[in-house]
Amino acid sequence: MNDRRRFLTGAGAVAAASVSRVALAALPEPVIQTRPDTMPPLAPATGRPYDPVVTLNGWSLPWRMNNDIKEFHLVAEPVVREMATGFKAHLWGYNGQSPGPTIEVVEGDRVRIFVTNKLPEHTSVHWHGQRLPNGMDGVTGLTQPGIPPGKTFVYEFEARRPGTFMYHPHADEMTQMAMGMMGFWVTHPKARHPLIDKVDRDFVFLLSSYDIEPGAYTPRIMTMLDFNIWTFNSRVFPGIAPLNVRHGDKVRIRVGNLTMTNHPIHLHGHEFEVTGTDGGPVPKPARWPEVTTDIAVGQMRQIEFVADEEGDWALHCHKSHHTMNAMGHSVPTMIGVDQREVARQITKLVPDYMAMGERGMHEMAEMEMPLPENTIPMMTGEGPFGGVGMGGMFTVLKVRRDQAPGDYRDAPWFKHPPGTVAHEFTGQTPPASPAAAASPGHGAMPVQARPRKDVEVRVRKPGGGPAGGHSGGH
Ligand SMILES: [Cu+2]
Repeated sequence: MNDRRRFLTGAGAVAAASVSRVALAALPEPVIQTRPDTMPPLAPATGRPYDPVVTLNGWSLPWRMNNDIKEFHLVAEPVVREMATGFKAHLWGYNGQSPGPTIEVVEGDRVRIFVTNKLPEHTSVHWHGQRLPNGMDGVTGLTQPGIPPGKTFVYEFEARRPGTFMYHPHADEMTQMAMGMMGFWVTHPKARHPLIDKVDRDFVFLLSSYDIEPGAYTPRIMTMLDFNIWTFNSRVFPGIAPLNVRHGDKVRIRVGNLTMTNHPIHLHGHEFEVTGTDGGPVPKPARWPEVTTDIAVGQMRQIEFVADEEGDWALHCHKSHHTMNAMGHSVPTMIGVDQREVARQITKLVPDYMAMGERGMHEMAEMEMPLPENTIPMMTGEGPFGGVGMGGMFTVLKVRRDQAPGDYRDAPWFKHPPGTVAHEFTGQTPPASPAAAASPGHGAMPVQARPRKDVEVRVRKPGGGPAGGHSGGH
């Protein structure tokens, strides 16, 4: 997670101010950021004012003003992305990272974006969701030739409508998206907008997925379905920064999905409304409360809520295998299977053999299993009460009374008021119900409730005599 000291020194983004006329005719110097920390919001030094967003484990790209045009410089290039401590991926991205930097502009801004291609093949940039001249739409072959390796192309358009957008190539699609080429774009409203509320915190991130074999560094790009690394901004829990907010803050979270499947994003402890999509703000009468919103492939959703419940609240994809890290797909379900005899036999041949998963997959996470050099265990996040049992698309919304306005530094774990934490029942336990112990064939029973074979269980059936043991003849 984000550490306080690194955050303080983390302002790697500086807006270029006064530049000479000669320099303005030249390509703007690209700003590169290789650190995976969440950078503080980039306050606009030039141009019209706006309330900047915070990119989870990311940053916003500085610009220079050139005769009232905002000029940005994106460099498409191979990058190394640390997805969590001990796990690095060789991806393609922009300006040192995948995803690329967030681009923030104001409705009505004239924007010029230089795109330099340092990849080994041609690329383009599509400005997902934007109104713009057709020739600026970035579809290789259809609206422009691909940007050849080593060349720089210029895109220029007016940011016509405020909202939540993203950018990505439309060139060798499967390779370039599978390798992590994507970035966030926010166009802030130029004035008070009836459907766009002012918020205290505005977080953005993209959903992306990769197929990286444990021990490998480069994603398999031909994968269509079997992705094993599920990320927020190319980070996996516990590598994903928490969302630190002040109690009572109005919070907006904007999410875009560039994976190959949908993600039901779920927030604990609060209800939210979907206030906008990449199509624009949602009319107020069309909003309804939710605690989960499904984000389909290629969609964006912005949700809003008042963070009025203190604590550490999970924010995650609700598909359970998307809150897991690298895993093989061939691990069989072993819940309820007594593997002792099998294990004893195998141990004769393979002394290090370890039986797996009899009590769920959690025990695998708890065991110190040898792992390849570059990977991350399936579920590795540590919370204040032990292993969190999740990885992948999972992070924490930390709501605190003492988080200062505008302070995004990570807070320590929540201190629960006395008597407000679920705890072990220590009163008298009633004897186990014989009926519960005698019903076979109801799938995986909890281990404790499994009938012991050496105990004869008698069940009195309505209108009949005592039935035999649980295996007795039906
Ligand atoms: Cu998911």
